[in-house]
Amino acid sequence: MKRTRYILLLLLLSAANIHLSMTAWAEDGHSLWLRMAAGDNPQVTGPACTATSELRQYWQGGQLELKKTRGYGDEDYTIACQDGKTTVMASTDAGLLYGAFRLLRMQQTGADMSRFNISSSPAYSLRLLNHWDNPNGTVERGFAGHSIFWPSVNDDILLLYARANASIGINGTVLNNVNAKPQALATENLQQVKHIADILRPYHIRVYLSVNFASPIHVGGLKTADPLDKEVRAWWKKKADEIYKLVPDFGGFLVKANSEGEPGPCDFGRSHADGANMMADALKPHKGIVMWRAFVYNPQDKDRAKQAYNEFMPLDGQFRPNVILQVKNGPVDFQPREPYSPLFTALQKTPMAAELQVTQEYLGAANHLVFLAPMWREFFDEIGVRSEESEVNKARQLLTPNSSLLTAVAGVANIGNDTNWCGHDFAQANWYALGRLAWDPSLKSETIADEWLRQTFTNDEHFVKPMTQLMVQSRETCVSYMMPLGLHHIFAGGHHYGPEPWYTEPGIRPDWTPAYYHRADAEGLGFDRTKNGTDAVSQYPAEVCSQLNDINSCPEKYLAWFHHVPWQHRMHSGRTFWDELCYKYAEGVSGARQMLAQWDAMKQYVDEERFNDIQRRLRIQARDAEWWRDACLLYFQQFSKLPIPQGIEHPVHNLDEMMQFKIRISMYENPVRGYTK
Ligand code: GCV
Repeated sequence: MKRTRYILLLLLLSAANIHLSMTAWAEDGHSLWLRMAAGDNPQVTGPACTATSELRQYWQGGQLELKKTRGYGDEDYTIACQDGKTTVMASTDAGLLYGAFRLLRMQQTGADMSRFNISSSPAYSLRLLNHWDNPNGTVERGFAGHSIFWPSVNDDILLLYARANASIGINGTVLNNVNAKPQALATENLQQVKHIADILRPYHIRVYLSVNFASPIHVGGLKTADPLDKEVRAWWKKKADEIYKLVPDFGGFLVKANSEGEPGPCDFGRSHADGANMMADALKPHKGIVMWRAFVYNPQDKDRAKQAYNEFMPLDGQFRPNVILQVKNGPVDFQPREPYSPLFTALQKTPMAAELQVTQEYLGAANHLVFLAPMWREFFDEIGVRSEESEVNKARQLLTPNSSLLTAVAGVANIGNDTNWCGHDFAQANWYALGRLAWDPSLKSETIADEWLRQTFTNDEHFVKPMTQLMVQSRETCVSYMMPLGLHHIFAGGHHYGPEPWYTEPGIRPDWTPAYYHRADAEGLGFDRTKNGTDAVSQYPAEVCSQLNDINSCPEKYLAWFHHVPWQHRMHSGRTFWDELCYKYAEGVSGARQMLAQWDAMKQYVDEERFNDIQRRLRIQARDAEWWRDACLLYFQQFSKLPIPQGIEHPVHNLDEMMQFKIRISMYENPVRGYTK
């Protein structure tokens, strides 16, 4: 008896050992959320297509049949399990593919697979990534190494890229930077586009190119790029024919025109509609589309936030049916928090794509853990897209009869050739969330975080529960330590990483300086966009406009966006605006520290390599949060002349010291903070 107990004890101990050593397995993040064990499952039957081969390799369950039948939309599917047999049904290979990945997701996340019947179809027909990749391999606003597309490609990497995207429903990718070099359309370049398209096609991903409006001059040798010029029009048609010969399912063009120095139709006295329609005509015979960006602003106008609306509203109804206007979620530029761009509720006849930024240009690059699903949920809620968790939504739904014009979602990718693709392991979650929300914008942030964590790390509830909470809270934490209460664009000059609310240079455009946005003075802080100010509020539907226009009904998260808020303004908390600002920054700093502490407690559930790297980045984030707090509060205090309230942690730096900090940043590295010499 004693001997049996002894053996039992030994067995238990060795089981515990196995568990302990399991936590030290090597992982480098390269497999993303696709960490399934490969096999060869003969119980999977179906037509010869990618879905069948994926399931044959990764399905761990019993009998499974893929069936193609009529009656489904192009990308829709049903998956069901009854009496031990699982079936995937769809009308197309694409539908089967999405059904297959849904099953694999269920398998990986430990869902109950004994009995279910699920149907799904995407909310938006175009779900794209936009890569800001340059021909020399650099990535604009990229923090995860070099381009995976240029100057050369690795086919294995592309295959995994294709699988990852298909698994989350992405069906298109723009291969190059919107600041497009004309050479994107050169014949040699198109050969590489064909090569990439051939690899992505089995995963139902179409390729698109960003094009330079002046290409007819630079590539075609013409004297002009005037969209009404016959030769120019013929050049674009011929170029389109050449592309489609190589890539018959080519998606179309993305265009940044007359914005930040890029050429465009206005250079020739023509409108954005003239430019977009010319390209649309060239692509139409091939069923291609033009995604024309609405990101325009010029230094003469009084309010940058109004300009896209001012320029594009008069053109509503003038675009060809195969033109989509691609609008950034907010009216300025991917700030940690912006109200939605008023174009989304104003345009009545023009199909739109929502451009969301996955790469964390303004959100701590690949140093900060910021889960962006809550930010994008906020956007969808505010434009009235249905969601289960929305509060705002109920009020807004009635205001947006035109939300059906939103036909596409485009995410500016955070992908590079780093081993783990995105620099920060948690930045992978933003790529994942983009795809999931583009398929189903009613998904809760919690749901997305939960399923990503399970697939990427472990199904252990002790890990999944607290980390889901941490992820969902992380965006609000970031807003609090960077730009709370509607503050925006107070970044340092030359990069978008750290704070420099004081930054300016002789001769610089005012709209490239923080003071243009924060307008701090003895009276208060913030940009007056009310009817008494620039009247940007009037670009919103009447009910929203009156809510925003009144300082007492404007949501406090947007206060300094729409109002020049007096320092003594009374907030809902009962505090003055100044005190509230101090509290928000303090909350941001403690939130960042809590994330680090929470992660430290997760050590036993995570492999060593990823644990250490994430911990290192969370430490940087916690220190950066202090830096943001100290720089902003000490700087704004010069205007408010008010004390930082007792009971919260006070700055640990002084302003002069803050003004010495400079960031070293390059295209390939993450920002590093240091003192100037
Ligand atoms: C691709 C911001 C970014 C630029 C970017 C631009 C755009 O200004 O800082 O890097 O250029 O937006 O979206 O076109």
